[in-house]
Amino acid sequence: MTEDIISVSVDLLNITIKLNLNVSFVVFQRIHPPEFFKNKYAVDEVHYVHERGVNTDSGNVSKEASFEGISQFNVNNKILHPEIAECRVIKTDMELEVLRYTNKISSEAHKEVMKAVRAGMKEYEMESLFQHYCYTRGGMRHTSYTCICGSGENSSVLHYGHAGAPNDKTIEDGDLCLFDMGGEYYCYGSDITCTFPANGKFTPDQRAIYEAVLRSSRAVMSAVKPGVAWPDMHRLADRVHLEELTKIGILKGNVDDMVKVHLGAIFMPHGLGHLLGIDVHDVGGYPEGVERIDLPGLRSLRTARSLQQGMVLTIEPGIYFIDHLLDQALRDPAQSCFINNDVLQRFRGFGGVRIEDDIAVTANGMELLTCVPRTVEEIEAFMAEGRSGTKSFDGLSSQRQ
Ligand SMILES: [Mn+2]
Repeated sequence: MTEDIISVSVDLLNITIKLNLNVSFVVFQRIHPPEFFKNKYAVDEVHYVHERGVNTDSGNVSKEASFEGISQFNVNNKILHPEIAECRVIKTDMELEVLRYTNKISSEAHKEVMKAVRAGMKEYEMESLFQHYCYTRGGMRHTSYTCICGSGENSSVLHYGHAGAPNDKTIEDGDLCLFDMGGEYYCYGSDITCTFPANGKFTPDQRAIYEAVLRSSRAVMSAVKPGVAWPDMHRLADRVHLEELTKIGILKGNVDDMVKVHLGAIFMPHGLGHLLGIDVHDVGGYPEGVERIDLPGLRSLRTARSLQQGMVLTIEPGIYFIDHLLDQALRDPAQSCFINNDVLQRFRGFGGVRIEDDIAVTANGMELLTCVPRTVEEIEAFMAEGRSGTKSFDGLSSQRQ
């Protein structure tokens, strides 16, 4: 919901909106009558909270069902939660429409950033531009998470951009930019990462690592369909990374043996992707009977489920050069034997590459919701266009053309 003053409750028969109406809202804000919200959200009932007595808008209490004679029934307070979570895992057609929209606008916003970025700018200027585009063009007031705008070595910091590291580095010529940003609409999120060179042209090393990640991303996309186990997709991406890092010369030896010692998790320490919806890391990843796999990399997966039609997930493989993990691998003889340290040295301080797309699982494959330049050629051509003097997004004036 876009309204800050309402909460929604659902029971098995109807959907109720509770309006948190107090004096400050009456004085300082325009309050629509309940009928307005009833029509807008097509719900069964709308009440001001004071009519119900208990304020659940703060999320403090979820009121239990109560009616005369309830004591004659066997009440189970544990069944509904997983049922609701499951409703959120499998998207309806209408939910998919909203997620297509959040992806469309957020993809456009990423492209504006790619056109606008220049060495000498601050990372937060790109965050601001993204948000400005999403809000001005898409009515998306919020992002689904704090923007991650890492440049240079910051691109290997997985959750960069938080209050302690607020996207405040100056972007430099030669930096890779890893921008992970998604707009949100009516609570439905998007989660998109684009990695590209700040100056619009990949170096040979940047290109090699980028194309390794793109290869794993596309391998996973080709394999995704109902029935496929998500941890197997993570393993597939890991294997492609190891093969590609071997071709580049950073690794040497037999890839099967590398898999046995979990070498992939040194370069991709996070999970391949997660369910997406009302939360950016959406609920329902580990229902009863689905166990977390306690192995490097795999244990970071936010779901270990098998795919079903209607699920929406991110596919976000990455390769990062994180000193702490590289040093850890070099100290471990079981892993260091696969590493060409001479070649690896060249990649210290490189940062990282992540390519993150949002997809919906269909009856026999997947639908790609994200639409941004992805190949090296597409990115370089698109960024060159953005530098050739074509007018870039400037907000209100361009909207009226
Ligand atoms: Mn993500």
